[in-house]
Amino acid sequence: MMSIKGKTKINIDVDDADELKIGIVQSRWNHKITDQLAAECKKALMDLSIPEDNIYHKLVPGSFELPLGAQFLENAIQPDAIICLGCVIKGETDHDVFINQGITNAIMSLNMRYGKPFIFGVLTVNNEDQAIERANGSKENKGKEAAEAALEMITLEQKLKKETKKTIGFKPFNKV
Ligand code: DLZ
Repeated sequence: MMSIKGKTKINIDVDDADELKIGIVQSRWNHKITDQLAAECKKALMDLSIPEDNIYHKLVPGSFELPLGAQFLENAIQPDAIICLGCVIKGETDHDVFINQGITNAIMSLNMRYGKPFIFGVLTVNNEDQAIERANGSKENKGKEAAEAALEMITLEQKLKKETKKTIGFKPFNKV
């Protein structure tokens, strides 16, 4: 049966990519996976013309610390987007549920509080095999996807700003 999962393709034509600053906050838990997520994420950012020097990459102990690490980065550097990378693997207890719930809500709050993209690049998986498949690009490439999500959101805001500037006084905003 044909799968309906996934999303449509989009051309990310971000303006002034060489002037953008992007933050990456990476969890050290399950580091073999998060190292791969970070490497793929950085590569994708550079493929999208973000200069390496404009990528601010910081480590935190575990995924639970990702939201605060992202907030520290925001306060220190004010990047145009911050990508949170982690890997939470289900164990014998429900720790994964609590961590995942906490960081999902906290990362969403950062988006709304600062009005900029804080990207959820956290693998929430049942076992190591699922994590490997999603990090190394053999099946999915979540590090790359996180980079693309960040730039797609920056592009969206740039476009909306341009469109509203052009149409101010002539056309209602809801016609974009
Ligand atoms: C404690 C813990 C456990 C059991 N599992 C994970 C995990 O699978 N992935 C992850 O990123 N972090 C894990 N942690 C660490 C917590 O995220 C956090 O760093 C500690 O509870 C300290 O606050």
